[in-house]
Amino acid sequence: WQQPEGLGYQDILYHQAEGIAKLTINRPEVRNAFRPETVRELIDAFHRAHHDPAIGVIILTGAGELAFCSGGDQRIRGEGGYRDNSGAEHLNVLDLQRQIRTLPKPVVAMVAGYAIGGGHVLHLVCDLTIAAENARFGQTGPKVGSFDAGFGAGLMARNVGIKKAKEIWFLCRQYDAHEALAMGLVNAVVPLGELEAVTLEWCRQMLRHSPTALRVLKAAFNADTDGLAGIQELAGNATGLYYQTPEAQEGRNAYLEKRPPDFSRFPRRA
Ligand code: 2NE
Repeated sequence: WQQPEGLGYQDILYHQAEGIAKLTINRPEVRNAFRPETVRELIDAFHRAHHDPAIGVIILTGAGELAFCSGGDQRIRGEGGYRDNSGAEHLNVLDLQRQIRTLPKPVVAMVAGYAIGGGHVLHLVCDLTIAAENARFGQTGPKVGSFDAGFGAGLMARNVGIKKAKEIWFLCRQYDAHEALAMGLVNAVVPLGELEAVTLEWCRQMLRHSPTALRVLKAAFNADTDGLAGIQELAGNATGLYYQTPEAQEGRNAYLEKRPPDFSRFPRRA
């Protein structure tokens, strides 16, 4: 892995190699709980990986073997959100969830240890999840005075079914990696020692495939869940592809050349 210089992150690590970016939440002393600064850095890092043409797939993970992420850092939870260093309160992890879903490259959660609370929702919004044998999954909201009624509830129900999603949220139990696999929460369970190697192999396989196909498929899988915003994302791909055609370029050229457009040579395909 290479680490680009000058990023100045405090709470996360950014590595890249072979067209893959690996973003690591690096707060193992609190089981990789996030604070507003952590989320701000993740948003910056995802933006970087999104816009880097050398990157085709992104891995999100947590430092160490004990946790992927344990959700919001309860020590700095204020009255209306999580306090940053200036004292302002945020729920900016919701922005991060949307970013992971809308950025047009596959995002793979690589989970060792706990994915709990808001950390569980983070793996849920990733496109794929590879879990180590020691992974444990669950929500704690109703126990600690919180909930995620957005993707945390709705997307989970689409993954595991409504009855199971209600069980997960209402009972706040923890589930091991094999239970998570059985209910469709994760894609694969692998020995802890093979977690990164297997995740990289999945990433390499996607990198061998058509980036446009992956991009449009990702938007398609999100489209109905995300309502009009999802359709916008999917439709934006259609516009992007249309712009690459001589037909669309005729419209642009005619405008710039101050003449009427001539679309007569473009067939009305059945
Ligand atoms: C994650 C879990 C199950 C791990 O248990 P264990 O036994 O392996 O570790 P332990 O001893 O509980 O934790 C180790 C240290 O990490 C801190 C602990 O307080 C402990 O600190 P010390 O006693 O050593 O000083 N720690 C762990 N998670 C933390 C957290 N989230 N915030 C601050 N410190 C944390 C177990 O630790 C656990 O259940 N953690 C809490 C999980 C949780 O309830 N998360 C918040 C859910 S709400 C949320 O994330 C959220 C939302 O619902 C909506 C929007 C945004 C966020």
